[in-house]
Amino acid sequence: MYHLRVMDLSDPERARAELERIGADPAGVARMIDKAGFLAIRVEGLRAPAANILKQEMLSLGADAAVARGVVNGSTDRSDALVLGTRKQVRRLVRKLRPQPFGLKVLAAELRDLLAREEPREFRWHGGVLRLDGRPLVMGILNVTPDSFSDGGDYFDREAALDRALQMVEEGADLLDVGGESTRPGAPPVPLEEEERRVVPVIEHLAHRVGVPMSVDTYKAAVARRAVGAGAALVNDVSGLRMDPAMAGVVADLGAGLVVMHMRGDPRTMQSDTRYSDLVGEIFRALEESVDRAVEAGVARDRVWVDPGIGFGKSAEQNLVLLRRLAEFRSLGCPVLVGASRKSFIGRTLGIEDPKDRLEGSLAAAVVAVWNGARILRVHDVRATRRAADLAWAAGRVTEE
Ligand code: HH2
Repeated sequence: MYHLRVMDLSDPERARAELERIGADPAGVARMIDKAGFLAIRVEGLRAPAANILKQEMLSLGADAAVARGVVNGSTDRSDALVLGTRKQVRRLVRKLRPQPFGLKVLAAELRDLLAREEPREFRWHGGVLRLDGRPLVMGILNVTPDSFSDGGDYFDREAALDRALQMVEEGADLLDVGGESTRPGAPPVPLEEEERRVVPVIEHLAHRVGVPMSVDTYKAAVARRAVGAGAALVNDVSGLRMDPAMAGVVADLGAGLVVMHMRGDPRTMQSDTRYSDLVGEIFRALEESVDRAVEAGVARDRVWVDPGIGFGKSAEQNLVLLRRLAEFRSLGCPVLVGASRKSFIGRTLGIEDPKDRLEGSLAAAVVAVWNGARILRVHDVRATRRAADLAWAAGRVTEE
């Protein structure tokens, strides 16, 4: 009667607590933490000899790496791999790969960076600082549009927009996302001048009145420039820097923060084809490219947030998969933002037509997102999300038991 229990100790702090509870020697605790967490790391595009060596080295460490069958019988010259081992085994793998040929030196460096990668702990803007290592942040949506999918027209009037902004801050919003163009599926583009006319005065007015940073939800560099000039701290680009070639340079130039979101195509076409051969892999690679584009243009890496783009060119089931597998995006090393609030996948899953009647589904999505590592939640219902997210976060934290 040994009361056997399987534990999840992938979080190093959890592992430490359990090792200490066992009464392990303090020096042993430090050594064993790296053995308690199991990693499955996907590697893409290895040359066949590199894949072979990778497998052999992992086997020699008492671990394994899955490679394509064709690598073993010589029928393929490229393979992806799944490196399967403890953190400690992967660290030792890095040392073993460093002197090797066939591109393995580069793989060693990338694995080392992955293990060392840390998300930024804070975001500083001209008005203050936002901590990114505490409870998740709630970003309140302010749509200054006549046609947004759930609240179009509600805050189109400037006074109504200002009241709504102040109300969301009062309800616990850590930041506000101001948008002047609906990006719901099928939405028509809004001319530049009209978009500026909608968002710039609102941002200007709020900048002196709300104590929280604002982002401007736009993919147009000219709108971003004027909005940041008016007081916005971040640019939220739903195209991930793909729609306006000037955007990355403008954000760098202004020293603003940046959200890069994944969207396939544009809002008019994005739902016409939602087939992916590898949903998470494709979105991951696209976001990686967006982050690289930002950094190459001079945006500091610790000012970039990533977002898989729930509802942008994805089926209802795919949106659920993204929520479940959200933690994989943390390997990008940037805070993960999720915008699931009131979206149609919630309506489809629960059979609810009216977006304003999707609160419970939105809260459930927020909780799953927080549990899977989301740092920022973009939502319409601030007070309710604040509470749900705080509870999810508190339950996921390591606390004294
Ligand atoms: N979703 C919408 C708009 N902007 N930005 C980010 N980063 N992530 C999102 O998921 C996201 C976004 C769409 O929602 P909403 O603003 O409520 O509607 P509309 O585009 O119709 O104005």
